[in-house]
Amino acid sequence: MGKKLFITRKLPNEVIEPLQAKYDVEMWDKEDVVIPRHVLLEKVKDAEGLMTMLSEKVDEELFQHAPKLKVVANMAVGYDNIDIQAAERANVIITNTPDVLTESTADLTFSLLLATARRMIEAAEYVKNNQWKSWSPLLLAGHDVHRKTIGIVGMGSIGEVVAKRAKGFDMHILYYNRSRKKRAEEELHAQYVSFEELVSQSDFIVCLTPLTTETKNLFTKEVFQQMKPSAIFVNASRGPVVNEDDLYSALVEGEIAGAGLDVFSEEPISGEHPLLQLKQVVALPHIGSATTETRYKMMELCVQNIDRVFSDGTPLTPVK
Ligand code: 8YV
Repeated sequence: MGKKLFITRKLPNEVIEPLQAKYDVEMWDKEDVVIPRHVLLEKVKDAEGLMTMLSEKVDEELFQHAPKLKVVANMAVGYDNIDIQAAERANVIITNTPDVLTESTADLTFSLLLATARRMIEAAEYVKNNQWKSWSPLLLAGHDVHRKTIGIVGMGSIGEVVAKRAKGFDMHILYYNRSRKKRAEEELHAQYVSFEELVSQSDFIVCLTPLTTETKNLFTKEVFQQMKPSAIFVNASRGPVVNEDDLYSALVEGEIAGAGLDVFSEEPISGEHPLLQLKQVVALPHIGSATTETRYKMMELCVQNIDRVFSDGTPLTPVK
């Protein structure tokens, strides 16, 4: 019997079959239900490798249930679902999937900005619902994106590609990040500013920061109040970076003009959520990296990481 590998999602056959030739593979195959915690804890009991998604909490408790575990391959660049210190204590290698998803996630982020500014979802529903009967000058009029100011919070690799997309729209680029980004400054003329300056001067505030103790609840009532009333807020990083009640109030009170959201505090978000009832909100089900090409690359990278941990202990993309 080979090493046991547990996978928390149903993967396509062409990914699973080669794995089955090398490992004793078990996977949670109910596509519309997230694996219940008690089942996950039971399944990892004799697993040496684990492939997870963001919805699985990988923490001290899980490591205690998995004494044989050597590697957790998280199919995401973010790993806020994983307690890294607990992994170190348990001597478990954690890997993520950076780089392969950068461009697709940047494309989606910029598309979300455009869709929100140009009211594309509302307009598409208008046609499909047979409401298009006439024309008037301000019918479904949105806001221009070209030559406006974009403020990127979190200038990591995805932020830099969003800035590149913005450059193509002749936008003025501001950014806020823990460290300065020379290349973005030199090649894209991105301007490093304080968080307060970015928030008050941008027409589009785009959040791409990882979720950490510092960024949790970064966007609160006070921050939304500093934005322009015409500002559009876009979040493609993590839901808990935003206080959603405060975002809702800012939208309803007209303190900001709109929001494009790919991520939420609770995922999946309920369709009944107040934010989803607002027409100035464009909401997506966390599809930043969801292209067929990119998702295959992410799966392949997880497999390569697991293989390398077991062959010579050198994963391609370990976390830290
Ligand atoms: C995830 C993401 O891959 O990479 C990340 O951090 O948020 C997404 O690309 C997706 O949600 C599956 O875990």
